[in-house]
Amino acid sequence: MTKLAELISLKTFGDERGSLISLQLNDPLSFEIKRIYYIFNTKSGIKRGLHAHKKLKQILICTSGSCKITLDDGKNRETVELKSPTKGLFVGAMLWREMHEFSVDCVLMVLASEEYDANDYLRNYDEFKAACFNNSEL
Ligand code: T46
Repeated sequence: MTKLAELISLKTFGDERGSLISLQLNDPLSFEIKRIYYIFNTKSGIKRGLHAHKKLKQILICTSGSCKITLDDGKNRETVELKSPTKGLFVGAMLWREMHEFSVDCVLMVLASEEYDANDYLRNYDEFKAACFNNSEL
């Protein structure tokens, strides 16, 4: 089975005062960041996401609390739990994503390769699957 969840271990500078993580281009970021947003105050039992992106690349970091991310490439599905600010989840283009099981204290920070573009979203799962199939036929 294909591994969909690319987890990045983030180098942590720790001393008696606490911990610090630095994210910069090439160390460890593989793309330039054009936008940052974060999701918090998420209500119990809800799912977010439920879409894919045509081009956007992102890194998801749970800076507080925990949540689960399910990724789907049209054939395989994989769920990963984010529960540490020392782990980043790389999510490339053409992956259906669902975020769920947010803890009450969850803050999910997202580093994005592009500015916001509503036209980059595929919000219908059947259309997403068809687009995956067409891509693999190229
Ligand atoms: C993703 C997952 C992980 C903006 O105006 N600018 C932005 O940069 C974003 C991300 C959202 N919005 C607006 C659009 C909607 O009216 O904020 C509202 C909520 O967005 P959405 O329903 O798309 O949020 P999620 O949590 O379902 O998905 C978000 C990102 O949109 C998406 O790119 O990969 O987080």
